[in-house]
Amino acid sequence: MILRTLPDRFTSRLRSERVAARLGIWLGVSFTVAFATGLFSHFTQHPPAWLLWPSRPVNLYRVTQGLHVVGGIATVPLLLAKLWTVYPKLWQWPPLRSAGHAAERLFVLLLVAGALFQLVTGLMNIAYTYPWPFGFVQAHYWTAYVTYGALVVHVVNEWAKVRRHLWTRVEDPDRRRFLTTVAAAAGLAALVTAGETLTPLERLAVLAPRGPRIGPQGVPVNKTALAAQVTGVIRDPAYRLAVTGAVRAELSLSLADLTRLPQHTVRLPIACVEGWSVECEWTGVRLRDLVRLAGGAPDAVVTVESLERAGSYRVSEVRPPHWNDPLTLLALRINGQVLDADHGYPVRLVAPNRPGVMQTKWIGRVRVA
Ligand SMILES: Nc1nc2c(c(=O)[nH]1)N[C@H]1C(S)=C(S)[C@@H](COP(=O)(O)O)O[C@H]1N2
Ligand SMILES: [Mo]
Repeated sequence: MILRTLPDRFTSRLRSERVAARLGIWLGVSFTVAFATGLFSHFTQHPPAWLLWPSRPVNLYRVTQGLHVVGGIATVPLLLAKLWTVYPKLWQWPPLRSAGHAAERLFVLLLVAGALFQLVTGLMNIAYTYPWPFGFVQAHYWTAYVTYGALVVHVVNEWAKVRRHLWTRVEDPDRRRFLTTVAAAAGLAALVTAGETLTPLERLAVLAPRGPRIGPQGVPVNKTALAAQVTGVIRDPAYRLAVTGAVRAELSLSLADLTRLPQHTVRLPIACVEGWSVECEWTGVRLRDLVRLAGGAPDAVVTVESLERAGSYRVSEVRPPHWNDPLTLLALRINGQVLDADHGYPVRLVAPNRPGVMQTKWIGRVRVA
């Protein structure tokens, strides 16, 4: 009986079905963008065998991942406002009216828990903080299906209400001001972080976890040569780049050999999965020139292998659309200088429309299959 009277304590006039519907629509859009860009990122990194991603547009991954991360940050105030608006419903009495109502509430529970989990783990990931026992990538990936599935069910359940409020104006000036404030908070959150990927907004990126110019040679680094334990092996005068596998003639090239091959300069971004990105000028040898020189087939799958011994990103696959692209280089120089050890000296991969985790550094072998 006590519970029955609780909703009376929620006296704020700012709450209304229309306000909740409006916030719900904004969240529906932002979660759709996050889900689509998240799946794109996942299947770019783990493509099924039949999937050949195009290497163009050059900046596609940079844009989708920037949207994913900056959009996720902007979603935080939206979600908080929505939860505040609907939270008196938690004390609805009786809590379960029917089996259908129970199922509806279960999906809302999944949706709220999933949405909070995605935003919290996403934010901690871009801050490189992992205080949990599970792997971020798997957890964030699978929870996305649960959350988005629950969202679809919720939208279907609430559709009658949403439609009623979709094209109507919020008349009450206080409620309008509330919605404007929430939208402004979302916009501000985006504005002070977007500069980590949108270079013209760089100066405003005061809350971005990564300054886009902070690092050796003015470019950020995720894993340093020291952390990768390659500081010795990359300076070894006996260094040779091996091109092996399904080729007519295996190659073993010294750094001097590499610099004698035709050099090309391209402008391409490093676009990290964590949302920061910067465009750099890279100079080096086209990967396709090397594969052709060794006599690899045009539809071969190429794997570049780092001198790094362990680590999740020590190898990456370069499928035909990418290695045949003239912009794909085994880079020796960045912005006119020899690569810093932290940027992958002596040789690193750089290819268009590709996540940072697949721009392998400290390459020792190119394997053709
Ligand atoms: N061998 C190796 N290459 C790697 C990594 C790594 O851990 N090991 N990190 C990747 C990640 S996550 C990113 S974002 C880019 C960053 O390149 P940069 O350090 O030159 O900016 O390198 C990639 N190349
Ligand atoms: Mo990255």
